[in-house]
Parts: sequence; structure tokens; C-alpha cells
Amino acid sequence: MHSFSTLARLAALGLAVLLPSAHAQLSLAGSTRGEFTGSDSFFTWINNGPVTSTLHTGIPLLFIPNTSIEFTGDTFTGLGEGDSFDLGRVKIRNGVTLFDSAASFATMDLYLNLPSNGVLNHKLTTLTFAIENTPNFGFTPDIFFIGYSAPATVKVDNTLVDFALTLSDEDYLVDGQWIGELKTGKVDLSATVNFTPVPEPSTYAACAAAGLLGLVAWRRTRRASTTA
Ligand SMILES: [Ca+2]
Ligand SMILES: [Ca+2]
Repeated sequence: MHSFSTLARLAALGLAVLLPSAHAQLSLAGSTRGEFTGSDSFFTWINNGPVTSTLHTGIPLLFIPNTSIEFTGDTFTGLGEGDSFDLGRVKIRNGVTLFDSAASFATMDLYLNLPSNGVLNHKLTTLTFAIENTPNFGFTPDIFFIGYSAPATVKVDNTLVDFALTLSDEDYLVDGQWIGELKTGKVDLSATVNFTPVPEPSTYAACAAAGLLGLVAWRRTRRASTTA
């Protein structure tokens, strides 16, 4: 009888050891980059780089620069459960462009690279930039909106990582941010990570075996005590 209760204790210990160990020391390190994918204006020029990517749009008026959206990625290390990190910065310049030549929307994919965690080019989200190009006359500010699709989770080792995104200026999300002609707007993107352990099939089998062993031991001790 003694050996059975020891067995049960061992089984319980086995469960406790198997479950939380996977995500306990997980630490993420890597970088982000943006890739502009298009706009609704023929007059759009895209230059995607490993760190900074830019989209220019609209026929510039004389030698005045046109409208541009620039995304600069960021790097991070030692990212653990519940931590926040910088995804990058968006810089928008409201150029003075010929009527109806600038885009009214543009899209950009945001990628995550975690080389030390074995993850490359994970498409985290797609940003959508909407632009309300008001007349140039009187230098009426144009209005800029930023939206993003639900961030995609990524599995690292035995951990499912999900992301919650935030913008340093939330006006861009709902009401739109007014930027004067020839003026620049800046907004920082960041994310908070949440880790959920995902046991491997072999771990499930081990858990089931440990649980069964515990159950058998428990029944035997119970039977022993009722007959005593
Ligand atoms: Ca403008
Ligand atoms: Ca305007």
C-alpha cells in the first residue's frame, strides 16, 4: 500500500514537471520590417528595404515633395511573457500633390524575424493606410488613418505566442489624424506578447500515463482503506 501512494505522488510530480517547463525560459529576439504592397494610385513608388521602407504617392506640385509613408523597423532581445516591444515607427509626410493623383489607400505587410528562435518572415499583420486628400487651397490638412488586421500567432518551441498591438497615437485608428500640408506625422507601433504552452503529443502521452498511474494508485489505496 505504501509503494502505491509513493507511486501516486511520483505521478503527480511528473505532471507538474512536464507542464510548465516549456515556456518558462522562452525568450524572443529579432527584428521587424515593413513591406509596402500597393495603393490605389497609378502614381505610386515603393522602395522596400531591410530596415526602412517607403511609399511615395501623387504627382508633386512643382518641386514640392509628394506624400510619403515611411516605416522603420526595430530590433528587440530578451522578450518574455507579458513584455512589450517596439514594432517600428511610421512617418507620414503630407506632400502637396496634383488633384486626384495621390493614393487614398495603401497597404503594408509587417514581418517579424526571430532567427535565434528559428522563425523567419512571419507576417504579423497588414497595415492599411487611408488618406483623405483635401484640397491644397488654403493648406487644408489631409486626414490619415491607420488600420491593422488581427495579428497572426506564431509557435516557438512548445509555446504559442500571440500579440496585442498598440499605436502611440490612437487618433489614427478611429477619427484619423490631421496633418497639415508639408507637415509630418509620426506614430510608434508596439506589441505585447502572451505565451501559451502547447505540449507535444509525446507530452500528452506522458501526462495520460502519469494520470492513469495516479488513478490506479488512488483506487488501490482507497480499496485498501475501506477493507481495513
Ligand atoms: Ca496633401
Ligand atoms: Ca489638403
